[in-house]
Amino acid sequence: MTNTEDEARCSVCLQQAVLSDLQAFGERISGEVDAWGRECEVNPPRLVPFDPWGRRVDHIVTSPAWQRMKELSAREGLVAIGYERSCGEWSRVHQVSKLFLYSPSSGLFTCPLAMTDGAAKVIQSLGVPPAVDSAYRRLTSRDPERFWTSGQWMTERRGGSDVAAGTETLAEPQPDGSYRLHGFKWFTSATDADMTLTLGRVVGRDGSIPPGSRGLSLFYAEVRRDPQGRLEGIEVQRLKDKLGTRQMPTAELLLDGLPAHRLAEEGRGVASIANMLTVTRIHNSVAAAAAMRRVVQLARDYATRRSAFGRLLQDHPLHLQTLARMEVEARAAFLLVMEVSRLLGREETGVASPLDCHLLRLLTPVLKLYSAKQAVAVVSEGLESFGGQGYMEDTGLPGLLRDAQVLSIWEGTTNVLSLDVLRCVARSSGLVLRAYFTQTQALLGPASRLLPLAPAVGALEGALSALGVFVEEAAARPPSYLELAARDLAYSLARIYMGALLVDHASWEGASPSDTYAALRWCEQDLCPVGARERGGHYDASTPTCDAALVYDKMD
Ligand code: UCC
Ligand code: FAD
Repeated sequence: MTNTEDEARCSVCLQQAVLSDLQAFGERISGEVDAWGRECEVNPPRLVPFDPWGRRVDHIVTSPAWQRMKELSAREGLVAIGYERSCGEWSRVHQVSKLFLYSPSSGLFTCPLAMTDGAAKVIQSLGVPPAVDSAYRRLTSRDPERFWTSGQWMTERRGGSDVAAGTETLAEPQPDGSYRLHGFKWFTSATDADMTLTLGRVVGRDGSIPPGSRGLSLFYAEVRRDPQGRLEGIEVQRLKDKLGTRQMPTAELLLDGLPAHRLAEEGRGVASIANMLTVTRIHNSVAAAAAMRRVVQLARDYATRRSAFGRLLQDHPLHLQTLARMEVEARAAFLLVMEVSRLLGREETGVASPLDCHLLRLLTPVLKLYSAKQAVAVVSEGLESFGGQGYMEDTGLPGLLRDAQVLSIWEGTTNVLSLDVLRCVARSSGLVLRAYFTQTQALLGPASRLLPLAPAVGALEGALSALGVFVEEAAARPPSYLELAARDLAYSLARIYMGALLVDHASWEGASPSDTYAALRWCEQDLCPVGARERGGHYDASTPTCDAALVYDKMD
């Protein structure tokens, strides 16, 4: 047998193993885990600040279902798979497929998993420093007894987007080389975590405090250092009273001498935690795509049971059109999630080309910002498709909408991520955009020979060329022009790439006519909002004044 035959057989075995893992997990989720997710929602965490004797304990009590989720996550390798890499470059795709199945039933346990994965990624990218070797092994463990989750404490009262201006936490060096942190963390999710990564400013010997982004350093801290799980150097001020994500504790924390280790070079805090952001933003997008899929499945099932005006909902063409539009959004988001996971897997196994790396950097914020908005819109439409029942708590549906709303806020808001797209374009001297154009054209290649896909391919080629013109013209404009165009640019990048993935998918052997139809439907929308300058655009120097007059009209 030749090497190629060997590899092919090995890859088939691997695929079968992954498929049976997914199937078994899917059955477990529907048969057992989904009910735990519901239990997390109806039995949310609470804070017990004092013990019966008046001693401060700040105990965050979580439901048994939440604790079972942690055990399940370890056993199923929901973080570990990404680090064991038994499927080589496809390991992230395997992991993300499991998370996609799990997410809507997880009672938001996917939030701590995202941060745990992000923390493992940061630690690994720093070469697993000895101080955190044991933590790394716990974060990536399949043993429920050893498995740890991590927090990600970046946001302080003065700002979560502008982390540099917002961070006031001070790190006092200790004689043994460790630090003690003093500050106030305004949002800390899944605060029952075992450890965290966080940012602070190292106080100099002369008491000086380094300012700005370059004054931030990255720290590792164990949240519960003794066997009883008691906090040291942390006071839980309160649990947040949130619109959604109520299954999971989010706390305000006073850090009062929290023991910590600096993980990376002083002043490299933001750059070092960026790996965490990449991973958590991908997880966010998995949650978005999975929420869409869940609501579409529920809505289409309901349409086969509910009648109005003498017919089942599914027999009303206008209702069916609504469901079809939701379906297209869900498919597009899913394909981009899988594409970015594929790229991450390639990067982590050392097989990524420079083009793959550029694409991963560009598409991560694009995916996160766009899928989050899609999720809010699709889940909202999904609730409406149940009529009044979609608004009733005991159906479990309102929780889907509440939980979707956070996806565009945490891990970087839509505008902040649009600016991140500009940042990566500028820092790569445009190479990320070149990679984008090359790869999108490559995706369209096979489809361009298939007649039924011609309108979609034509629309995408037109949109790509409009995007090219915009990029060329924008290069000659002041930075303020691009800043105003940032959101439209990010949306253009998302819609075109998602369209290209749908078209590519529809051109695969075995694709169905519905795959073609989905691609055609997707490509009927405005694929390139920045290309529509004949309609205005409003990105020039006079725009902020006009916008201010419009927004604050008659407010004096
Ligand atoms: O919300 C949070 C947790 C919620 C719970 C978890 C849910 C997960 C999903 C669950 C699903 C159910 S944690 C808080 C998240 N916070 C944010 O995302 C912050 C948003 N703000 C930004 O992203 C800003 O753009 C900042 C903070 C990154 C801007 O900081 P700076 O310091 O002003 O930015 P600079 O100076 O441009 O960048 C500093 C360095 C540069 O590297 P060097 O110094 O080598 O040139 C940048 O290239 O950081 C690098 N950098 C990046 N690198 C900045 N952003 C990135 C990036 N995204 N990727 C790679
Ligand atoms: P701001 O930064 O004040 O932003 C307000 C608005 O201004 C936004 O719409 C934003 O898009 C816009 N804006 C800001 N800057 C610009 C700009 N330059 N150009 C254009 N528009 C701009 N954080 C953590 O660190 N850890 C956690 O575990 C965590 N958990 C969270 C859990 C929940 C449920 C929520 C809601 C938040 C959580 N956060 C957490 C905080 C979250 O990351 C921040 O809320 C988010 O990053 C936004 O920061 P902010 O709230 O300070 O808003």
